[in-house]
Amino acid sequence: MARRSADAALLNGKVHLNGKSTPGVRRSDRFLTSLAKAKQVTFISHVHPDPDSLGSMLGLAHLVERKLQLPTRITRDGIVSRAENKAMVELLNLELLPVEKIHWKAGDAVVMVDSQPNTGRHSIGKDAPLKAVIDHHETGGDLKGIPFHDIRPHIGATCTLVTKYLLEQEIDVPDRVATALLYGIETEVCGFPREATPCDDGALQFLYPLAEKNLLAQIRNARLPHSHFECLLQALQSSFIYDRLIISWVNDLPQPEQAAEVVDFMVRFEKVDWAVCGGVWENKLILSVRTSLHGAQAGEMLQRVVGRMGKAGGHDRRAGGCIRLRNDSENALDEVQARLRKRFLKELDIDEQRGQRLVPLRAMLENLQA
Ligand SMILES: [Mn+2]
Repeated sequence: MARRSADAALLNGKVHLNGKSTPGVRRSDRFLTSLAKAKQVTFISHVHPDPDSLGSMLGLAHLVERKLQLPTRITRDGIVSRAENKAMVELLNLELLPVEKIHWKAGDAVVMVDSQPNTGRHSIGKDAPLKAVIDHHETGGDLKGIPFHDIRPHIGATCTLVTKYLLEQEIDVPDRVATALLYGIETEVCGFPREATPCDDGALQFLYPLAEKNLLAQIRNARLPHSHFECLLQALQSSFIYDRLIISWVNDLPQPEQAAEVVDFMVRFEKVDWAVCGGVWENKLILSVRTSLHGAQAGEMLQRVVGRMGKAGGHDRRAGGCIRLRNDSENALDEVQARLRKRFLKELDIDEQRGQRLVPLRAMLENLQA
């Protein structure tokens, strides 16, 4: 009944599809209405899609197939490289269409999840027929002219919003979809620092009985490549401590997401509140930041540090960024690293100082001789 009156209100033009909340009309209804005229729906997300992106695309594709009976496509922008994420794609049989292979046709509608347009996190062209954006990042994008958007930065995961849509629409959630959504939320909120709301916890509780626990265990404990350990060793040996900040440089990042793996590990160090990793991958310096401090606005902090040198964004306690290196000379890299170091210290109110090595050189040499 409520659904019918909501539709009636939309048809009568009493409701604006501009993302503002309208009493009596649920967001999931407005989301579906924004796609009602489509012939096919394609889901896109940010570069190097993470579990929150993958789970959100899969969950919404299920919703659209069931409620609108439309064909759907889920995609990947760039590569999926983290071992757990690759395991998720393989074990849940996610068929990801590379975005560079897409040519838009009449009747195509695009839904962006876990990101916002023009944030520098996509390689998709401006011609994509974007109809809806669902995201939880604090980094604002350009939402002008997009019929439906649901941006809730206080929520831990985009998968939580998607789970709410599925609940509102009262459709069954297959175990594969539940597993993807659960893992998407878990990777966003169950780590440290934790950024979860009661809404995220509610979604986790709903999904847990439905998820395939064996698959989840295999994803969580995905086998790691040799390069993972080489990278961690490089990071440990290049880490410098500046008061409550630790910076690790990895000059040969095996894959772009490993910078995040380094800081997830380093932020647990009891002597620091901030962990930064900068790693070189394909003529780019990939930056990842974590802080154990609540209310630190890490995303905005990293945006100020990176400034016009590149792109950055994120959440309260986690952030990422990317700087294109002008050339691959050591000098160019040294220069960028020195500038960043200076800016991080300034931004965090730490006096200019020589850093202290996490592992003293003498200890490294002794280890080699042992
Ligand atoms: Mn997310």
